[in-house]
Amino acid sequence: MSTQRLMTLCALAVSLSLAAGARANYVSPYTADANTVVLYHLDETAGATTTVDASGNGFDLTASTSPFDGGASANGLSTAPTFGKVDGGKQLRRTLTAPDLANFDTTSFTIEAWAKNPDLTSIGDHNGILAYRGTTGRFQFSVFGANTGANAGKLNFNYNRDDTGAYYGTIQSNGLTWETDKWYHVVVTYDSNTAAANDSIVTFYRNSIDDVSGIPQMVGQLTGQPDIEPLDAGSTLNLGGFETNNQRNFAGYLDEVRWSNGVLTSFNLAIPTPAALPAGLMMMGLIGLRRRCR
Ligand SMILES: [Ca+2]
Ligand SMILES: [Ca+2]
Repeated sequence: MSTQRLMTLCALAVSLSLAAGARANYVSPYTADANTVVLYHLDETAGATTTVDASGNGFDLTASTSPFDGGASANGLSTAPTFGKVDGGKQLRRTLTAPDLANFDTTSFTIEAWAKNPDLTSIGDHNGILAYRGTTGRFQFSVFGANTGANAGKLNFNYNRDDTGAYYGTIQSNGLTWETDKWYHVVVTYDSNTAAANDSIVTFYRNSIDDVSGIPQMVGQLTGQPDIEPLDAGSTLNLGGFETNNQRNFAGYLDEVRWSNGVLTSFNLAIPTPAALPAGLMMMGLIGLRRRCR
């Protein structure tokens, strides 16, 4: 297919997607698709210590202390977990083997979640969302906390760089404020770009739950970033934090956490069920997933 024809089709896809976003669509929370590697609906009942991976890959996570306290989720269907700053074992974890890790495309991926009430005032420098903490390879997607001063509230993505193996901790979004008790859809995408080192692209998005525009709000994009060092087997995938001693937890609530292979540019943006609609229906600002045309 010619480049021009591909570009035309991409433009058409964008137009159709935006047109779809302008309509009221009623859809349940995320469903797994061909790009989904892990998907946590986090719909477990209060007291649960395991959360099911809805991707079909079987990467269920477990905690020693239940993070499910009965708090309501973004979509009103689930019992969203909360993790506390130093929580005594509420992080949901799983050790990943080499065959497990082969499912994760660390050259091109998207991590997204619904998040509410990150801790921006008490002690702590991170609110961990999803992370892998290996001996060599690692990544962590979080919201900066109080100890980062003016950076508190920014989305943050860190990893070990492939060229030197050194920790790289300078990727962050624009400044963000968080309204108390409001759910936000937060996203980081990573694109290693060409085979050359240090030309990766990291993009952040955040939409509040009352944003019905259907358009993902980009809140930061960094080009010329180092490539990610491959993840090493035998370490843990962590939801709700990333330190093995239970520090740097997400002190608020998380829901619908997903890793997708590929750089996504549109997302499911659920807004609360209007009072006039039957319970259980969700209005979606934008439906479907679209890999970036390139
Ligand atoms: Ca859920
Ligand atoms: Ca590259």
